[in-house]
Amino acid sequence: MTAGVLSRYAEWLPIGEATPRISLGEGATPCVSSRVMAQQMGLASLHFKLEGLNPTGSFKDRGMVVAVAKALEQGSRAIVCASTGNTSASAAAYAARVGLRAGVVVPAGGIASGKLLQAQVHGAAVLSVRGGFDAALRLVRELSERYAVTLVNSVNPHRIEGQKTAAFEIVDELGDAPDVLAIPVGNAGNITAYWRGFREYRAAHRCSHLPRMVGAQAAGAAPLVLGEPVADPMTVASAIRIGNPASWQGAVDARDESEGLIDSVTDDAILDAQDRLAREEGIFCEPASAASLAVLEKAVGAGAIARGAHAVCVLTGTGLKDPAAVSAKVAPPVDVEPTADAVAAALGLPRA
Ligand code: AN7
Repeated sequence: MTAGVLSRYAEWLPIGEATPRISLGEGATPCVSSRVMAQQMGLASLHFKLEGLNPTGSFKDRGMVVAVAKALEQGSRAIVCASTGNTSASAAAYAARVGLRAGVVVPAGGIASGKLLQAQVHGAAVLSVRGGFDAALRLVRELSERYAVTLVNSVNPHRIEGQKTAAFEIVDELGDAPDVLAIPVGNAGNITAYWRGFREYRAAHRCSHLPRMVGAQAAGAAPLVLGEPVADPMTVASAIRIGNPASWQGAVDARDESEGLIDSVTDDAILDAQDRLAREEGIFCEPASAASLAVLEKAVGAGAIARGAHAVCVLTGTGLKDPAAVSAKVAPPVDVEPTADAVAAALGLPRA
């Protein structure tokens, strides 16, 4: 079978004969079971959906491939997005792949170094603006109304359509929907997309039930928890440093229709979850992604999610893009003499 979201889920997507079947090999990411955390939390099972294994290192590729294919189909020559980092990396890569121009508008000083680098190496025009992601999104929305350029933020419906395929994959791999789906929430496109994916699969009898949706925000950027926009969002999880999510209603619908919840956790809890995923599960995800685990743990601890549930935690992006977020927590390399004895002493190894 041909790789990529467009080929594998064609009949579920708004694409036709005229839509170019482009791909960078996105989707088909692993859903791996936890080694220790399911037991620690008392869950019947816990799987991590490793979206950092997509071609540009985040889930954004699933929606970007659809948005860019549709832009090509419609004769567009250029795409634009606002981004906290991963959307710009993905837009830049897919634009390069198909020969479109890409412009990305990012909050000045506000995105992880690896994400910025991706947009740059793929040849996008990178512009930074004051005022954070929310201001950048307002700007590109106006731009796309007044100029000949396709907006590829998740306000573009093709993005959500592509991203819903991750929910399909979870059901296809696990055999049914989980009881609980934990997911970070920034601009709220992805929680909207997963909820749509599960509902479409349920309607087609591909799964027997729908999961409760558990959305995760950072305490300093938690508009959906507070019930009102946050003017100056702050969190170490720069991907979800968003104060006025575009898909606000989609997130609220997912929460309420699924009898789920959206809660927030502190930056310390986020970094601790990221650290434990790396050390105890072998998974290096970015801080925003780890928020999903932190909120799931909080919800189980509070009794809002029953022990014994089958849960999936969506780890939306790789940790490699954001070294600054973890640099304070890791030890520098230890200088040793280049001898086996010196290395053995440093490692505390007993003799064979
Ligand atoms: C790793 O790249 O908004 O709730 O501009 O990069 O669908 O916004 C990224 C968001 C979670 C939140 N995890 O998803 C952007 C951007 C990671 C992310 C989210 C993002 P949405």
